[in-house]
Amino acid sequence: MAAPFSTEKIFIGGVWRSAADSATLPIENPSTGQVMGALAAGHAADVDAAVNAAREAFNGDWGRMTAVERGRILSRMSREVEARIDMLAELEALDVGKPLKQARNDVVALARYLEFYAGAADKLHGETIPFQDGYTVYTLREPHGVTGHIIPWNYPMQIIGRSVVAALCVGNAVVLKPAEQASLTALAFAHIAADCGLPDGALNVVTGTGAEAGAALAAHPGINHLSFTGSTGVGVAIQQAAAVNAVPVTLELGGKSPQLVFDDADLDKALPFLVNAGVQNAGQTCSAGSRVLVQRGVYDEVVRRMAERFSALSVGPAMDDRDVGPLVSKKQQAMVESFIDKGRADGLIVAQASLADLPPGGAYVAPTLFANVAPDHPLAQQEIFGPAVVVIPFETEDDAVTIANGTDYFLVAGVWTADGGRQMRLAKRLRAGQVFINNYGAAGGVELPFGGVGKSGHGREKGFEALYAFTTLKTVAAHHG
Ligand code: TXE
Repeated sequence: MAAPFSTEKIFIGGVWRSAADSATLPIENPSTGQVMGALAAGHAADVDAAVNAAREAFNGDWGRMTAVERGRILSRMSREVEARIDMLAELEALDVGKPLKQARNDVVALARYLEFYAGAADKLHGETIPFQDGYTVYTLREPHGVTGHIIPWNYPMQIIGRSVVAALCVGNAVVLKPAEQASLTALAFAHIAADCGLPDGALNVVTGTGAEAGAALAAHPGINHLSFTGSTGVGVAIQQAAAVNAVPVTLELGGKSPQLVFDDADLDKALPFLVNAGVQNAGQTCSAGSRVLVQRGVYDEVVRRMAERFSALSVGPAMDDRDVGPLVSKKQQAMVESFIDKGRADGLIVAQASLADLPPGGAYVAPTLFANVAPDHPLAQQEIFGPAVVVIPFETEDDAVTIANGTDYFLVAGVWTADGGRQMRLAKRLRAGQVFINNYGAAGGVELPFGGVGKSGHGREKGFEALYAFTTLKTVAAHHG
């Protein structure tokens, strides 16, 4: 494999070392099913050492560093990430199964997060508060201390950017637990941080399983804030584990995000988003636009044009850089196939891409379009997390809002309409953390606060808003007679 470092080491206090009991996990290539190497399987003892190293850094060099100095390190890291784009993109493509071009976009996004938070480091201010005579009152924004970050396998670099980098920006010391299915770019990121002068212990990376390393981090009493991105079930378990220590938690969970297409929409503009937002990263995206709601007047045309595009999607190994790669694992493949089987049994499939000539061991799933799906059908309610989109017809604006708001998830929503009044009404009426009007995703803009409502989670990352999540507010009231 192409990693220019040992994948079997974890990073604690600036030192690369084996897991305490030297245990390892296999690294599988989802494009071929072959084992590419081994990863350290960290356990509770490793997490404990990482939290202690982070605390030492927070109480030491890293904690004493000025905001300007922190920003300069992040700035250096941004340039270094850009310089190593080929290595990072290749690692991510091999590890996640993501087509190379999409992996390169993730590297660009990580560099951009580092650039954004480098600039933000010395711009987070407190405020002064007018109070009674004889007092001066002001607030200080302070880092939590040691922050824990448990991240998934679908966008490791982007999620490191929006959570780890934001936490470092304001002076927290970080313990990162990447997903066991895709840890390589987290390790590469730690190498880059060390090369760019991030003090020892400011960033610690412990690879390992969720049940061992993840659970130990979530329950660790030395953690002051936890950021989790992943499934709703594990998010709830993490919140419960953290509650024992009264630790605040940011949860970015799943989604079933709707795109609403009205009769007056610019379909030429909408069509690529209606398809790509569902199949990017093989649909393994929390904000995937996986429910397309279409008004009756354009319903047949939208289904026909989406079906043409779905049938033409090309599927292949990540390094072949086609439209869609494999899913991350056989487990995810089996889960997504069970949804497709259900849709087939209920007669809902209108288009599927071909899976001809693929490596036999890969976790490939045919991109699939379901149409005329009832809003309460399991395919329209549950997160499929594969390259599959459901299309649901609607009659009126009110119907569209009821259907759009009719799941347990509220992460993102898209609206396609030329009517300015409707755009503004829907921006208010749709329940979601982000609403996109005549676009979907705003090209991933790192400046845009992101997060969910309901079972999609709580708390916000990305943009300046993340800096509030990764700090705590102290009020100072000075009495001077
Ligand atoms: O996620 P998990 P999985 C959704 C998506 C997907 C499903 C299952 O629907 O099909 O979740 O994916 C760590 N204590 N999303 O099983 O298990 C784990 O090691 C502490 C949506 O892979 O939630 C990994 O680092 N940590 C999502 C991280 O949690 C634990 C992205 C996520 O894994 C743990 C991924 C435990 N008990 C999946 N168990 C999104 N919002 O983008 C696991 N982990």
